[in-house]
Amino acid sequence: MESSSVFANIVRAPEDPILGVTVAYNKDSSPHKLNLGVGAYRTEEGKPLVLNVVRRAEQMLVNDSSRVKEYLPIVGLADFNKLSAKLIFGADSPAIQENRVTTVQCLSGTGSLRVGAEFLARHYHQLVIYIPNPTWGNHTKIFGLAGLSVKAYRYYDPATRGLDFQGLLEDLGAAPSGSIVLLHACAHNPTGVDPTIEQWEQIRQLMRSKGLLPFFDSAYQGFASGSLDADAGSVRMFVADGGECLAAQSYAKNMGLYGERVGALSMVCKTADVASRVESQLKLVIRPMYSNPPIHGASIVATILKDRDMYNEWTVELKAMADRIISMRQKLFDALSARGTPGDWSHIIKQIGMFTFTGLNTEQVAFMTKEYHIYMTSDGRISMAGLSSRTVPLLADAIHAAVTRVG
Ligand code: PLA
Repeated sequence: MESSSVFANIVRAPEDPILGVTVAYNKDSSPHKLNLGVGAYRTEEGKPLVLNVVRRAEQMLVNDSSRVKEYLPIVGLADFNKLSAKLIFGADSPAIQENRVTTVQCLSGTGSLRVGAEFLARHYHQLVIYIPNPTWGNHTKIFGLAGLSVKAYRYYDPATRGLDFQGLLEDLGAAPSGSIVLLHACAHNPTGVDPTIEQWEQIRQLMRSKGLLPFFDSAYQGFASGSLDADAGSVRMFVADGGECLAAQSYAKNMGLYGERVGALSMVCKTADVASRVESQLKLVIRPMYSNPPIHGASIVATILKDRDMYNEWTVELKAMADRIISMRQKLFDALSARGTPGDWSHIIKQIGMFTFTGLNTEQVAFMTKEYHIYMTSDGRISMAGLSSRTVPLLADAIHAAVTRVG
């Protein structure tokens, strides 16, 4: 009898706004169904992609009989941590040379954000974090559940489909001194709108003058422009001024290691001594949470990053993914132009990264799912990485119908 269960009062929770789209997609039996919800790269054939260089690294790991399955240290694989810091901050970063950076291996981008959030909630004096409006939906929950008070700063202007730069400066300018500010390093999710270099510089000056603490979320390094260095430009600008910051890195997208859960949290500090004390406390955050991170994915990343040949092969494969996404933007834009779909769709080619923030409303999205079996998040975000030349016409038909038939 259900009423005898000690859990009888449990209320059913809603599905996750992003991962729940895949749950609904999996239940659909239509042969034409298309999942543009979660940001996961697909080939022109619509298949998930394991990079060649990743396969090669895995073979090397498997063939190396000296490798064992012992626990990693609490902070993870040392090589992986060093190489990850170099990747985001640059090989010649003074902060790294001066040992002012501590990097800990975490469970992909999400786990890195959460470990950083838990550390800040325990040790930082200002428990307020500002996140952009809108932002990746999980940010609110990650920081809120860690015990920080979550506030929003203006970011996107639906009228211009661009950055609300004035609003952003006003809101950060009015934030209490010392507040933490979450910044998307590049390829802002869900809007695909990034500040220009000049705007980043102004944001940096404002934040430093007010003592705001930058927390970068870098989930798409290399995916925005195809260049790992260019996509780390914002982060490097903040590190170059000698100030402190946090950075969460994910290898889910840029190395296609989604399910391996590989990422890193770096904290750039003023001195080597502070960095080493920070690291000692990060260990106290991690140990009771999951003890230490998994070894396989981090070994793949370290193998690739430390070998010049493999690193180069990776950058070529990464660029190919970024280019395919960019070409899908053009194809979708052309297909809507050809159909004479009402409205200005130039934002599709202007936006950056994995997603297009279409401007379609919840009703239009629901219509496209019901009538065309196209799955996307209800805020009108589509994953361009899930599109192919074959499916662009289908999507364009669906958008055209939604815009002309649903208000
Ligand atoms: N930060 C941002 C801005 C993200 O978009 C994502 C993933 C992450 C962090 C975390 O990724 P990771 O933990 O897998 O490294 N966003 C995806 C997937 C791609 C998701 O929602 O989990 C998305 O579809 O928005």
